[in-house]
Amino acid sequence: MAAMQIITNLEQQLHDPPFEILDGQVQPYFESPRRAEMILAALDAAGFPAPQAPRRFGLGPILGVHAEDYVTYLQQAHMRWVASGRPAEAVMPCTMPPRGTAGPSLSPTALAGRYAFDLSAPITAGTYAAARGSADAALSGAALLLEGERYAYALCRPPGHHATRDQAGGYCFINNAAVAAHYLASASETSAGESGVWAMRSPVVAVLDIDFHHGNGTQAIFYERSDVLFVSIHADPDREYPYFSGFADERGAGAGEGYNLNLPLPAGVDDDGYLAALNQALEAIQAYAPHFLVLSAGFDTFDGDPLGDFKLTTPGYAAIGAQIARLGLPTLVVQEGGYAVEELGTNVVSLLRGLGGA
Ligand code: SP5
Ligand code: ZN
Repeated sequence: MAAMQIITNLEQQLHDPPFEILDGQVQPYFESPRRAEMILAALDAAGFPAPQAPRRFGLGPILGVHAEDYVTYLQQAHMRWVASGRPAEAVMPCTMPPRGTAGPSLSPTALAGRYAFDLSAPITAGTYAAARGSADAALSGAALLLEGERYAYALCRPPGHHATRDQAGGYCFINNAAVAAHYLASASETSAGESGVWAMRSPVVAVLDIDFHHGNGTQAIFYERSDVLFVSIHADPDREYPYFSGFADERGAGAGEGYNLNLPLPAGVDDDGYLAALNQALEAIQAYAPHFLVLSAGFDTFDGDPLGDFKLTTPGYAAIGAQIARLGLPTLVVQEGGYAVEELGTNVVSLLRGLGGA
């Protein structure tokens, strides 16, 4: 069995926002540091190798998928917010730009609204360091695949798949999976270019998103590209977050037309129903024939998750992993959501064991 390389960043524990606003109510922040503690404890108890600290990649690979002004904002937002006399707990918007407006205001409150699309991505003192470390963890996993490893698991906090090119939302700031997928695609294209084998962009990376919520950020980042296929299985946006994308008729645009596949599912889906959709997703990936797979792994599909309405079980994640492993691809697993904290670690272990990287 191939060894599973595990990477995590410890500064993520500093990212601990006090609250979010969901469905008209102030709620304790679901995406808590305890999630990672539970995962690390379960991996250790299951005998997985000790986690590695990430390598440091600098801003280069992040700017491959994010706007520079947005990343600069993330870096400075908390400091400027506090310097202006606003409360230190968290940067949060109270006004988003009305459709068709932007305006040049540099007020900290204006910036907070411009660079976020919901009220679930508060920026605290430790958020930027955590988000950078989280992206470095995903990039380290990608580098290990380029060096010939079959499997890597990046325990990323904060998660990433909702973050777009220039907006935070849904607990996400830097899109870890997208940064890693772009890095894999660029590295492969560079080496292919040097050897003169491929004159054009060829299939390189597939991103499979199995979080309960549609990966709107990842979809948007790769929507017009054919060198990264995006496939997502998620709750139908007609009833669930992120509401404005994830519909089946979103198939990509321009050069990316046909390279985006959404499989929205109804409430109450169980292991069998989910595995049927997964089979469809894997057929599309197999037809694309990528060199690498990036798996955006959320566990909010679990029965009893406070944010989800699917009914997946712990053994279900092993079955999902086993089915994905049949692709035979070098695979980077990137941690996304999952808020049934008590069972989160066990569910991660189940998926990783199913993949075969025990
Ligand atoms: C990474 C990730 O999983 N982010 C998820 C963000 C979801 N935020 C909005 C949740 C909407 C709350 N509605 C709960 C309905 C209860 N079934
Ligand atoms: Zn989610």
